[in-house]
Amino acid sequence: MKKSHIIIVSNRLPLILKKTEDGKIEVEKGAGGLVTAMAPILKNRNGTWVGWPGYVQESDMDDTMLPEIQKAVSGYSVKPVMLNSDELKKFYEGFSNSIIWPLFHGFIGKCLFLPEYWASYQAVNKKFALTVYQNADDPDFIWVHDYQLILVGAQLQKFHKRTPIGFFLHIPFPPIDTFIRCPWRFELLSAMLEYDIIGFHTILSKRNFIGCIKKIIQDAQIDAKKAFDETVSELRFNNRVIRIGVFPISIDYNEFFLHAWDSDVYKRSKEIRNNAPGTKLDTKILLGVDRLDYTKGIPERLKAFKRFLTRFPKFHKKVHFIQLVVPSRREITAYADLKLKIEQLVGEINGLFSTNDWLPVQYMFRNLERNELISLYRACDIALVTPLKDGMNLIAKEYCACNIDEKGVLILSEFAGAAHQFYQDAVLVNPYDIEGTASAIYMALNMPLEEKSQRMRNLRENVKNKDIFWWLNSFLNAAIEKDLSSFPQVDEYFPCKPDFELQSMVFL
Ligand code: ADQ
Repeated sequence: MKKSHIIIVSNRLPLILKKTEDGKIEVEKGAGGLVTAMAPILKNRNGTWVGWPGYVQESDMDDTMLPEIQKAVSGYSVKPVMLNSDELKKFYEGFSNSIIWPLFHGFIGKCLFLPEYWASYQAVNKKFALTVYQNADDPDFIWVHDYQLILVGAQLQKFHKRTPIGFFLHIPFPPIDTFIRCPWRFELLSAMLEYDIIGFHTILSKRNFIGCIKKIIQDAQIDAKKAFDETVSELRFNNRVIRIGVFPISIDYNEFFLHAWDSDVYKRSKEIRNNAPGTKLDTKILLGVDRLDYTKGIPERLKAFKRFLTRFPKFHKKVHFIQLVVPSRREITAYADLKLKIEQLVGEINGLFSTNDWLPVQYMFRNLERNELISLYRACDIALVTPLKDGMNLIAKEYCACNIDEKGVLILSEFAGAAHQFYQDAVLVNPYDIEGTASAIYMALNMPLEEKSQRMRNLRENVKNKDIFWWLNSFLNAAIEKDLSSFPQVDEYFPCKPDFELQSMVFL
């Protein structure tokens, strides 16, 4: 494979275009997990990124905008795919975020299975595939990302594109009893089998995927028992071999680590500690950072903090919880409702417990500059990363990379992909268990310094050794490697270990 040219295809280009009132185009750097993860790769590889620039346009894009978009990035080229407002509503807010997102995270009740969403999803995926086709030479490796673009590979095959095509799913893959409820389950799964390699964050997602294939796609051949534990497995279908692997995504450890040493970050983190209302020398700061999303477990976390304050009054005025929520998908009702729910809970806790000189919860709803985010990571004593379900969760990794004094504690949900890597050193919680999470906060606050340092050292070592470049190389090696046995077995976490009976049930 030519190292020098990769085509990355994702829903979003790594930038956001905005039209100002006087009609000028402003380009902003994009936010979100995928963009954060891919940015270092683009710095190192001469690639092409195909994606939507984040700007709605009713007609096809005119050429005059292209230089503006291209100017925003250097070292690689961008090929925008424009979306109109109907596509944004049906493909993005509709099929992607009101069907696949809730379904794959196990929130079936939030799915809106509308046929017009499916039609738009197909049409937009075709549009992406066409842009890729027009810009890909045969030796390129095409790497399609995430749930919005599952059908792109199949479309490219229809154009007789012979280039190897990979797919990485950034969200969890659900078990069969969840996936089976999707009216387009067969179409989605068949389309995934058109890729040459498919990557997941965790072995659990890989097993779920294989379980669905075994049940729904009758002709696919795989040794399911062997695949149960393998990092990368091979599946045979229609005279093709498809590789399925586990590649836990990560961050650019060095970038965060070095940034955390910055003197401005140090000053700012001191300021954050000193300015927290009612802050004393021994005040402990707890931090939550999340995109506005019902999968992130923000209301449950606030309820756990409320429970903690109720059960342990001796910590009143000694803790300060900063919850940062990054605006996201507010056009969708479930998200707008969630914002109200969070604000109501914050008000409730502060109404119940605050005093003239103490505010238990500080809530921020906005995007922050990277410096400010890293200062927050440095300032806090405990990070609360408690999603109800999460593909990986990069906040957990960023927090560890920035915890350079190694005195912080990571409280982590069992249901975040990151738990598969961190289960030995993070304090694991079931986010639905409000009482248990309140106890975990208490435990973290009382943890001896030596134990905190040991755990944090291990966590940081883990993130450092398996950073974003390790992730990238693992995926690309799995795409080209002949001998798959060289891949070491991946970490896995189960609240209770599956026994053999369960294995055979899953892969019947
Ligand atoms: P997300 O659901 O977006 O990603 P996450 O992994 O937590 O979730 O990444 C969020 C990213 O946004 C982090 O890199 C963080 O630095 C950045 N960010 C957070 N707050 C910010 C703020 N206020 N301002 C600017 N940036 C901010 C999806 C999946 C995850 C998976 C990732 C990557 O849902 O499970 O880990 O993709 O695969």
